[in-house]
Amino acid sequence: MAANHAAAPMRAPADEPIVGEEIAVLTAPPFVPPPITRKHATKVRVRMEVKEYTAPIVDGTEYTFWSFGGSVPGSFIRVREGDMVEFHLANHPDNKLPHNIDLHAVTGQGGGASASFVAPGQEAQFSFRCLNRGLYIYHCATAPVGMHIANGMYGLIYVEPREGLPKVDKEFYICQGDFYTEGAYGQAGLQQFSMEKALKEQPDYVLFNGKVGALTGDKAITAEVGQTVRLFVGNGGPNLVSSFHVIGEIFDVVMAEGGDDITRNVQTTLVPAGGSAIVEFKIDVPATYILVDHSIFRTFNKGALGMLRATGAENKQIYSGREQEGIYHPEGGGVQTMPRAASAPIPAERTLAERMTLGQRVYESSCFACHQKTGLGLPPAFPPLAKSDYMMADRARTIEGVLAGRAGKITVNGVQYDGVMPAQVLNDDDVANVLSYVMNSWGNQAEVMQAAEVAKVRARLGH
Ligand code: HEC
Ligand SMILES: [Cu+2]
Repeated sequence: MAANHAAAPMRAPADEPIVGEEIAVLTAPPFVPPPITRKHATKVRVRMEVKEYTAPIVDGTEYTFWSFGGSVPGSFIRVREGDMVEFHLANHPDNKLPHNIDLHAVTGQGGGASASFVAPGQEAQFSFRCLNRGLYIYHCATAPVGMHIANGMYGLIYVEPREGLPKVDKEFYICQGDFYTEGAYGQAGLQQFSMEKALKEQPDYVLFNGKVGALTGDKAITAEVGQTVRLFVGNGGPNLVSSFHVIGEIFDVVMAEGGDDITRNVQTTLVPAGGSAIVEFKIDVPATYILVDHSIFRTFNKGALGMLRATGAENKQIYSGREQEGIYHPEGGGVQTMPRAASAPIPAERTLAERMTLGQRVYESSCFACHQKTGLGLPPAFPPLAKSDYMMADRARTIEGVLAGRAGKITVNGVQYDGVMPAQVLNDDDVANVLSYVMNSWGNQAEVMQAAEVAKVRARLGH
């Protein structure tokens, strides 16, 4: 028999009485809901909505994020050890894809994922008991899981200990994530997700709170000399492990991996993908403290840079020295991001082979969640593209379906489908690429499609 761990009970008793109920306060990053002062467990109703939206990933470059609650990372949830959470996950009717949620704070099947799979316009519900205190990641676990996470589907839930945490003056919510785009860092325009780079674990962006500059300039978090600061830090991944560090500070306390163990006097703490840490420090002198992933190219070249601006009286007993602009000051030119790659001009004509290669990438970011990698679809919801008589019969109709979406009854290879395919936000070149690909894969054969053929249909639709 193994020896028991230390004396104090580290888990809520599952039979602690649940008294009353309340609605969870959710906050968008970098904010954290107020500490829980309740002395009993209660039923907490969490209402969260999945929203897909397009927003700048860096100024001038757009990306289509998928989110819990309309922000990346998703809304912060704060509950108490012993609470019974009744979780409601809604999928906004304008969304294109089904989603679900796996909370690492859950003891139970899939962390809730299997109970919360929900189509656009629908809502799912499940309940769980918060047995273990700590700071937990939640994320979407809908296939392809990596892609849902890479698009921003993660956030933090804090299960506060029954006895609470020591009081601090400021609390903030910071979550790292890595992003993979077709174009290089900073390439202008709407960028598509790159499955290829995600598989190679070569992100173009590594970000705190979902955007280059989400925590810099006038969006920096702030504190004053003499205050204590607590950061709830998460890492959604999907791939990278973060070496979280604050330039100019030392963590007085780290609750490593978001658990019970306290480590003191730490310079850099590891935050695993799908993991967390709580760090605390006191502000002794005024400065602009820089939050980084100390895998440092990610900071100065891929965006993983935030700022904590602390104001107040200097203390020469602790620090004195000259201040030179441009050293670690983003505004002063201290941050060198890579020169922006110019967007290559798009050629009007491409060979079939070229369009097949490019089209496969579009397929693997825009279509395969529904039509599947094999092109066989997922009957009865998603029709096959492999050997589809419907698709091959009318090229203009097929283009129209991709540009404008389609709904209503159709018959594919003798089987009736009655679903909704959302309009795909793709330029003419990418539509030509993806349709050249699908019409020449899995036993299909057709002439290469050029962008002009797509443009003609688009003009007719008036898109
Ligand atoms: C959110 C799921 C979804 C996504 C993403 C999606 N489709 Fe569809 N697609 C459907 C559904 C559902 C239908 C059937 C619509 C109906 O019943 O009218 C369909 C129908 C089609 C059809 C005609 C039917 C057939 O099987 O030949 C084609 C062609 C097609 N999709 C191609 C694509 C391409 C290309 C992409 C990516 C650029 C794509 N779809 C993305 C769900 C999707
Ligand atoms: Cu999802």
